[in-house]
Amino acid sequence: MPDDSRRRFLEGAGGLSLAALAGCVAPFGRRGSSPRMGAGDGRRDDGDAPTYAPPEPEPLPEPDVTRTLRARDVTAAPGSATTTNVWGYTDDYVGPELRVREGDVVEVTLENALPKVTTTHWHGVPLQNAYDGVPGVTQEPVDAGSAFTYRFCAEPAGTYFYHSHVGLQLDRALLGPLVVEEADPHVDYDREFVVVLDDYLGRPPEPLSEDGDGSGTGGGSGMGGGGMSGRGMGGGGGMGGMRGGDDRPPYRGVLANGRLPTDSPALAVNEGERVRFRFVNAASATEFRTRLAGHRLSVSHKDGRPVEPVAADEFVFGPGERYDAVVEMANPGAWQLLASPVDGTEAPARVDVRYGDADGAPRAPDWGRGRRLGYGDLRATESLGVSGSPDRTFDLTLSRAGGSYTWLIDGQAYPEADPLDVRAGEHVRVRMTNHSPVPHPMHLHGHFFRVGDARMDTVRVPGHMGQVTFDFHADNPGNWLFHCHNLYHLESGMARVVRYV
Ligand SMILES: [Cu+2]
Repeated sequence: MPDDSRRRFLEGAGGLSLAALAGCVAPFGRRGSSPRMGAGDGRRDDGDAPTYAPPEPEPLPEPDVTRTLRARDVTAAPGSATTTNVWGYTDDYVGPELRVREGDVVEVTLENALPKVTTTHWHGVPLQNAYDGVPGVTQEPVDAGSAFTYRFCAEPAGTYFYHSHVGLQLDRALLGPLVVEEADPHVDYDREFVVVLDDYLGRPPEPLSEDGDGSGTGGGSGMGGGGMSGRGMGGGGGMGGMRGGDDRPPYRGVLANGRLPTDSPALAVNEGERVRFRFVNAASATEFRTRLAGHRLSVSHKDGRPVEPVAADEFVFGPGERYDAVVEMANPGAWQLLASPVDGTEAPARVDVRYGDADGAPRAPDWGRGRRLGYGDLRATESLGVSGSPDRTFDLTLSRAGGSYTWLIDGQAYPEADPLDVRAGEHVRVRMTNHSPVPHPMHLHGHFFRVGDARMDTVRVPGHMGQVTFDFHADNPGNWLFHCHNLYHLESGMARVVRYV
């Protein structure tokens, strides 16, 4: 939805208790001082357009962690020879890492020093609906010069991230990692390293258009992309491997922890250490094929949810997905950890992993060998949340409309789209069939869902009639966005609201 759009809110029916959601919900009653936005508007004069209001949130105990995120204009330097004016939460292309402990009550105040409205969404966290950060669905967008305080209980533990949920703001730099540490991890490791992967536009984002080149009318506006040595910028429109530009604008590069591969971050390790990597795909439109040269991964978590450790040489993940993997550092030398765009020609995002005083150029992985992780390899170590047959099933097609750059879920483009109504307590099944040639990373807010024997909150649906089914327990009342996490698809209609009725 456009930056400045407003949607109307109904007086919420309210009343559904969230007491079962979080162990840290206060044992006292509801107060009148809720931060609920817009519910008093009460207008219902817009006919068919769906309107939403979140249930009134249960009060939480006093916060264990209090933070402020100030969204503002920043000049970030993704490379030593590259600066770019973006919107961020810090003077960097990645916002500050929020690291809390499982069960902490977290309070984050978003201060909006941008010239436009914004919100912050806590991707993957099954928090109370009123704090989910979706404009027009869970809150009114936060005006320039205003603030909004988000409150949530940090559970379950896992690797998450936060980002703006307004328009194309995610493709500026309004994002950062959120790590909720387990009280009792199911895997052993000595230390950890968070890897946030992103795509780098180097200019303000614009919606993709029907001709699909995404280059906009400004032609890039000369914002210092000089660090890329011509790599990945050659073609303008019609770039090789871009599937007609359906997916991605012409990025100038891809980033690991906010850095271009020409200025890659480094990780110094010691032989014998076990390092837990937390990989976050925070890109707007880029799938990454990820591999550490000289080492196998022991994948331990998908979207923060623990799985039986499974060995793999690489994985591919889409926007919004996360994997954790433990790596035993048993092969001294200097090695490249690479995340290569599946559908782009940019040089891979890179982290240099170097043992002790090993010198020389880090070695690149051999992409041609080994085993790629698949969803079918994942086995949850916790309850899957649902089993047996569903109470309600949605059969949904994913497709692109003819004649315009519009993406559809079951033939409808959000926001002119029907909500998917569920009832609290139901086992809900969603079957998706992708009628388009491009993959869609589909994300459901507020819930983890079951795919096979694993739980996740974002699942990649392959192109060319790819099918994925997920199941979830409707245990978190509210109105929850369900959408493609390719930002350009989301902005062009690929979303629905799952509405508790
Ligand atoms: Cu999509």
